[in-house]
Amino acid sequence: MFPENFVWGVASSAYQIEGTDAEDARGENVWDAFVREGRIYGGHNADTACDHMHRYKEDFALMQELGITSYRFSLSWSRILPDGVGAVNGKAVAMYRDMILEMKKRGITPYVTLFHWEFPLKLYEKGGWLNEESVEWFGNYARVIAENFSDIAEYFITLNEPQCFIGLGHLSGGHAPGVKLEPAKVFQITHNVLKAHGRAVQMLRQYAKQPIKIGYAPTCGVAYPYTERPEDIEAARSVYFACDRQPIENWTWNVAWFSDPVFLGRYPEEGLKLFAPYLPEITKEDMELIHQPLDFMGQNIYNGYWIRQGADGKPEYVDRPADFPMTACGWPITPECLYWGVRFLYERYHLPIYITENGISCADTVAQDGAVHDPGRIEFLDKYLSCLQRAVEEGVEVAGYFLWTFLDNFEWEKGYKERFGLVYVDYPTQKRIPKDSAYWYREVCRTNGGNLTYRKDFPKR
Ligand code: GBH
Repeated sequence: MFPENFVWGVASSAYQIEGTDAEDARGENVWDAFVREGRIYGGHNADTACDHMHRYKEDFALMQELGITSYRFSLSWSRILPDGVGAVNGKAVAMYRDMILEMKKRGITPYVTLFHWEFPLKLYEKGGWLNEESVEWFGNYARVIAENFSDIAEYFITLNEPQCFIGLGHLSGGHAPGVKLEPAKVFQITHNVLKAHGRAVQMLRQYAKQPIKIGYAPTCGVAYPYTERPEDIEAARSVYFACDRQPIENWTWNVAWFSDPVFLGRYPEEGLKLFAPYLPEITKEDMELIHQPLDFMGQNIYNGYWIRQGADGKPEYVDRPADFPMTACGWPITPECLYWGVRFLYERYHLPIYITENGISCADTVAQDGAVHDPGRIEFLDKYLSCLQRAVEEGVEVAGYFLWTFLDNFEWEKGYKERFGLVYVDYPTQKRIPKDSAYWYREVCRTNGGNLTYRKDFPKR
């Protein structure tokens, strides 16, 4: 059973759904430039996306109809501060305030993410996250958020998936700003980003108009044990928090480097040794700044990989069979990651945890009967949530679950190719069609997980 106050929600991000118009006075961000460079699948762009900026009233009405009572969404930094710093765009503040009031009117609790990848272009031109001033730029933005929204919102999340916007954005280059920097620069960026997180927490608390709750939403694939033998569990745990799992060109897929400083106030010892040639100066004051008290931990979890103890006593990867289940975008379907992920994280960081994102892309189509039948999504969610329930029943403090995502939307470099929504969006008409999974999820919310085909005897190898 899930605790009575368990939070069931959906998650989204500003750039992926809002769209823009000629009058909105927003500033550009690095994704606008990336789109212009033609680096999106099919030449797609986010100019309209789900047109949520003009349709949020209807969207929240639909959300209410679908029984969803919590909503994690993000604010666009350069919509609010067109230059990243300086003048505030009053239209943006008015729009977001109206959005928040509108969702609250519909019984939906807002969870506000400050940064979901849209770095202001003006500040990127001044060096972006590589410039140490980014710590204060982000802190200043957090102050503006606190001043303008903390009277009507109580939950705030600083950063979404630093692993992605740093690693994909600045190391492998597949996401905006789309550059491939040398590892030392990427470590400098990471250190600045972590300090920016800390500075934002300070500013949010200092300028908040009521007591607020603050968290952080990193990500990473989950190492989970191939069997439940203690030695495999130990092997998986050690790999999950290891720093040597990936080659240096891919080092940001790392849990401990991004979470130990935030929750424990130190970088992992192993990483300090391994990454020594690339590291910037790291001071005691930096670590104190990064290590601000938080109210909850968030983690975006989509999938994991098997680990077991090898014959030599060391952890080893276990290959998946060729017919292993995959999502439409080719991600493995690994429900157990939700159990092991929250369990390992809770053991290490001891904070209540929200799954801030989890979901699946499917090849959804509108059927002859006009509906969207997505049994694959229901099956995915049913299995994943059953594993989450197991963690809850074993005492892991899971506070809530945000399904990615409400509406099909602009899936970053994949454009509109992937559909992750509970609600189908017909882009040419902007018509919304709740998929079968939306009605199924409504029952999950209504019965607090009572309709899950939960099994106590999880398949154990
Ligand atoms: C989320 O990112 C985004 O927050 C969201 O905006 C997006 O729409 C959604 O996914 C769907 O794509 O450690 O090597 O196993 C999740 C993307 C999760 C992909 C972590 C890479 C780890 C790779 N990432 N995953 S690894």
